[in-house]
Amino acid sequence: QTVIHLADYAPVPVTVTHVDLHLRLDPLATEVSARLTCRRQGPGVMVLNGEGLDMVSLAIDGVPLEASRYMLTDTTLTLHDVPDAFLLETVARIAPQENKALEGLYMSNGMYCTQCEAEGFRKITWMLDRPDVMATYDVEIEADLPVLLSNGDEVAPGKWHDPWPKPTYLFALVAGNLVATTDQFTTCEGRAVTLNIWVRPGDEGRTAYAMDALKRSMAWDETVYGRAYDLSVFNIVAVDDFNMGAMENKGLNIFNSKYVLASPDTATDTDFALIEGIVAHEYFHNWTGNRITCRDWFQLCLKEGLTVFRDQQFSADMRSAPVQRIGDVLQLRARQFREDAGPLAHPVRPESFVEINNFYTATVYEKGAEVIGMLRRLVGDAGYAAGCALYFERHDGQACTIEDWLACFEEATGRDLSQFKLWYSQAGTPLVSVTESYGDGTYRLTLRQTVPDTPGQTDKAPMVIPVAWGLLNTAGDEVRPTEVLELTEAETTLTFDLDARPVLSVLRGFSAPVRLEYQQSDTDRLTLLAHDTDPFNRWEAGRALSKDRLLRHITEDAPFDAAWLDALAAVALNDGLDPAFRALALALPSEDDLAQSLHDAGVVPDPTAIHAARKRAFAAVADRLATDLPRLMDDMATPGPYTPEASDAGKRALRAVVLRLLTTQDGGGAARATYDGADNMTDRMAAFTCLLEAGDPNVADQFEAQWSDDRLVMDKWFMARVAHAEPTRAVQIARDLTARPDFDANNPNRVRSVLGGLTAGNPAGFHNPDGSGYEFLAEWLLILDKSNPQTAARLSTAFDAWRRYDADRQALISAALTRLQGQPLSRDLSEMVGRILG
Ligand code: B3K
Ligand code: ZN
Repeated sequence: QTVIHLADYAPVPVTVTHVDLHLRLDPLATEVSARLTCRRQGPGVMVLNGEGLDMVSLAIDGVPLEASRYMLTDTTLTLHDVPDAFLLETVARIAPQENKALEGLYMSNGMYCTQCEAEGFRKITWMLDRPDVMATYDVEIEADLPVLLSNGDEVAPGKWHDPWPKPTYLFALVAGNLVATTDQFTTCEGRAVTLNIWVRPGDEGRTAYAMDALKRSMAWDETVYGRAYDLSVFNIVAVDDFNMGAMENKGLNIFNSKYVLASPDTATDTDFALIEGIVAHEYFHNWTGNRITCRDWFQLCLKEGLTVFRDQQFSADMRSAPVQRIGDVLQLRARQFREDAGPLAHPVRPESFVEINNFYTATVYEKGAEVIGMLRRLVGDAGYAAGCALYFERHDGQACTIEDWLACFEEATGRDLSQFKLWYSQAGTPLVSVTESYGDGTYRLTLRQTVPDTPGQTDKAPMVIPVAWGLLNTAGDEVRPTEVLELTEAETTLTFDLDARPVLSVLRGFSAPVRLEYQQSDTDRLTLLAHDTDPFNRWEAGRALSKDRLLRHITEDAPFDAAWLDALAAVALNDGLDPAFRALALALPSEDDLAQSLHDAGVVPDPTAIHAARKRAFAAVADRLATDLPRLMDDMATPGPYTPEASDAGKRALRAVVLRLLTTQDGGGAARATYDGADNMTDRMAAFTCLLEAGDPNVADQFEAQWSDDRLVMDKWFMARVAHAEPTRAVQIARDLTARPDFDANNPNRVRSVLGGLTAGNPAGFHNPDGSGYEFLAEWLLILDKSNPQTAARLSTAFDAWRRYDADRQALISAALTRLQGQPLSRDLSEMVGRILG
């Protein structure tokens, strides 16, 4: 295994400034002719990347190269003694039809498409396949297909010119029988832009929402960041077989069809919100990623953390900001905190890797976004705007580092960010413990921070932690509005004079990605839940109460007390609150969250017991609200045709929670009525999952009979059948599903529905004490690894929390991982298994 280190970065000796590509497409024998304009910029030999390519010819300045002047291996082409400036001409042959790794040029349902980030371009032709080599492109596509697309502007049918220098990873090509939904956008600079969303015939009716989201994204980036689009066309293509969500190729974004296609009938509110966020994310990359890119892959968070931050800002502006924030924090805690607490913990800017695809992680993306949020809080809105403006002006057209980014904020604001920079290099979720005392008119608040050890890192330095806080009195009135305390030392104490003991609201808005250790009293939490002016902390107080009750129920068999149930009921029935917020407050902490919390408290979690406890808590909430539930269902009705607007979606979200509660009481009567009467997929899915849990004997077949022809809807069916199965049956159900003819192991969405439905959707099922869940996952990892290493590696993270569990489960998991390790594995999966085992 070759390990790549950040410290070893060196620029290329010979660079490429222009790429001329001619592709003659054929499923088994595509011919790729490349003409690279090369120029020396330092001493050394030129080593190009090329993987799985058959060489047809090789020439420099029109003269075929003699064997003594180059060396060809499976992964490289080395050129000896090249002139200072020359044209390198290669012809390669590849077989896109056989490419099941979905990286490079491949075929999906009869169409050709590409995925080059991070290192897929080398599977198309020989090139300096690294982000600091930026070139302009001319591309000509030859194929007997109606639609031929590449980056930039179309200069003649099938001929594309991209004037903006870009790295290889942003190259894209699409060819197929596609139809477009077309619209127009005029930028603030007066440029007329044609917008196209290309889909397979039959899917045209499902593009409207993505198009609307695209136009709103373009307008938002102009208003909020001053960034306008820079080509005459912006193309989006929906592809069925795709390893991740979407890809920001210059002027030609390629999307997993799951994140473009939506109609009320087939997509849920969650799907609509994800489509909006992902369309925005990929569009925003045009400036944060494409115009200014990364010098090397260690700087991935430069584009990803920033772009996630921007898409979160956008969604907050389009919807309810507090609800968006709560959702983002839920995701962060579920994925990133878990990652940071286990063997896969790594800094936001990693310092080494074996396979870069393994570092497109929650830490790089979501924690990377939190770091930008903290930076903005520290330098203020005006400082943030000034720093961004300087960054865009100074670095346009360049491949940059985190140092470049931070320097812009230091210069624009005069602030020293050297300690802040530790957020990029120190892994692990900081723990902030809070203690307070009140006496003789003095309130004293002490905050202590520690950063836990993570693989390869111990004895960490204190970080800069912005802690937003405020005070209420015990009657619930705010007595000190929000201020930001900047922790820079291991321990910080504040004291002030106050007439009475206050109620502390700390880490408002989740102002830093840290874990709080704070034994706040129930009374204070109840006060915050009822009165805090900070909506995030209002929700957080309720969550802390719920979590505390669940943990005590699990460890001490404590009953669910009336005070907690009354408080939840008060939120549920408070018509002054946003229904979406009420739905979030009623949702109990997830099973995985509870497992991690038990582990943090030194208790070995039992997934079966957690599942049962959560069910009992849910039943207790339902009992408390019993008489109100039918009325709440009615109150939350959304008359009129379905719209994906946040206000209606919030009502449906609350109704879905109420339906779950009702199901614990009526065995599925209300869910059945909702299912039969649903006119949209959100309500239908909510009822479907309730009915699955209630053991309805017909609903799975009914759903299937109605939707068997719809791949995206059937993905939901596959996932729900596993995630909502009774835990002792989940593995067998998953196994049976993988044996169906419509289980396509080459389609990552379908694979994730079943395997993710088990590992993430049904933890008690996955952790069945007999080890069958572990065996099942390990078997599939091995199968998938042969065709699609990226997807296999991604799914292997389900094992990462294995050291939380009891000795028997640990032994079963480590045996499964060790067996895997004994097999020939891809670089992707072997790095992951090695890191997880530790
Ligand atoms: N930049 C791509 C992710 C590429 C993943 C490569 N394994 C999508 C995104 O973050 O927008
Ligand atoms: Zn991105």
